[in-house]
Amino acid sequence: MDRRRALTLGGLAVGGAAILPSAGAAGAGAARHSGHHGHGGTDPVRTVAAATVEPFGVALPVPPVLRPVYVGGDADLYQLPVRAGTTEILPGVATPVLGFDGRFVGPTIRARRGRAVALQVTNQLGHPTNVHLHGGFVPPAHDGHPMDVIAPGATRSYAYPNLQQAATLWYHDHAHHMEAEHIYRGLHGFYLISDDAEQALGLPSGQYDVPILLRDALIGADGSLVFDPADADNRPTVLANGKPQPYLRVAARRYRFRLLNGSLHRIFRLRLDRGQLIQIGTDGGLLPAPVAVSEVKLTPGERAEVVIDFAGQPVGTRVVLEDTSGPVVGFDVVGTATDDSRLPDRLIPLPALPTATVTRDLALSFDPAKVAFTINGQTYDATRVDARVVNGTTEIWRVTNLDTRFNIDHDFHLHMIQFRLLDRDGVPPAPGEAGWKDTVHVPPGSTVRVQATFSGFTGRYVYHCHFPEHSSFGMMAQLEVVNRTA
Ligand SMILES: [Cu+2]
Repeated sequence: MDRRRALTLGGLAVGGAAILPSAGAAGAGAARHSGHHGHGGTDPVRTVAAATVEPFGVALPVPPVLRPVYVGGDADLYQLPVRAGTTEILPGVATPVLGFDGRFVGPTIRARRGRAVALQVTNQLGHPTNVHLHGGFVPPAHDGHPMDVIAPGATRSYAYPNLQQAATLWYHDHAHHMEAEHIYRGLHGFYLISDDAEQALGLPSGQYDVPILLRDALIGADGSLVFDPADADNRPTVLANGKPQPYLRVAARRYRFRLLNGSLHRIFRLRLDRGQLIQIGTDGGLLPAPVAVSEVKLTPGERAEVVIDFAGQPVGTRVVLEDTSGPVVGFDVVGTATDDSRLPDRLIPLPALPTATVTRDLALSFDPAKVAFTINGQTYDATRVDARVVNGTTEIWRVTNLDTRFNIDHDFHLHMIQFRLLDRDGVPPAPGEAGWKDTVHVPPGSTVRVQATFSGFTGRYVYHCHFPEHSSFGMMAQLEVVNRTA
């Protein structure tokens, strides 16, 4: 493979990076087109199919809710094949994808606190995959550890206990070295947990509760998704639930939106061109109180729940959710509707923080000599335990991004439990980041302190940067929760 041209890896110029493993490009068979460039001149595959898609030309699809194949006394059974499929991202252009049930955005699983979910996943791809429930409190055997994969043709059953509070989670592939390409090609979907406390609030529900997966893509002239981890900043087409700059017809009333950044590399900074964003939730659940925000920033893997009240907008108005890159979704107010929803002044209280007994330091850095991404100078090794934590204890992790020289953004994602952001460079979090988190932005040169209580399950989990092109190039490490010995 000839990759002698200067590459950018995670937005970073890297000369002579021929040693880069081609990440997942060797496996994902549905639409492999990376690796055929680098000779200069025009590569037809990399020519963007429709650089100028007319904004607000297509409707925002809402992923279907997956129906259980069996409803038991205290658990629901779902079946979900992973397979190749085709979708229409650009109007009139067929795009091969990999998807849960073959869908570019997988079906939404709606779970209930206290009712377990059994998820039977059949791998219909020609290479390994697996499923990680991102943000889920799940035993290690069901967490989708990177080395715990589903062989081609095999079926695997994941058991999710759903013991945690109502939250907007998501599920995605986490197969080692494949996760970036797999997620990019479509192996992502929502997993929403509800509970009594949330439902008692009376927030907008049903058709007025809309999950929106935001991400980007580079679409080739033949309609294929071009995956090139060495050119991660060149994914100009921003998608909402798999469509470029769609519209959603709304009534002049209150809506709840669950926003997820499913990108590999893009950071969203979301605003409304009119009206007010009210943030009500973070990664792991609802905030103690709604907070009016001028912007919602989401790094890859993060979620935010917002309420937008269109009641003040005349019929005929278009309210645009926009990113610094341009429009993301246009909400077209097309009529009025009765609104029996509420937005209470108080939502779900946050418990007091217990006292931490252990502090750890993690340094995230790019190593130009190895062309690798590291944590504390080391790349991921599945046989090594990097942090041994005693079940039930509370720890503070100080996570520093050392990549000021190359100005590389990272974020930090911890499996097993939700944490709380204590501060970033000593500054307490804004209200919109002060709730339960499992993924947090760590900008270049900054240090975040997060606090977690590791109670419940023993065994091995990973923690990593959730820019998947960084984690699959080493920026991942292993946590083992152990019971205290006498
Ligand atoms: Cu990173």
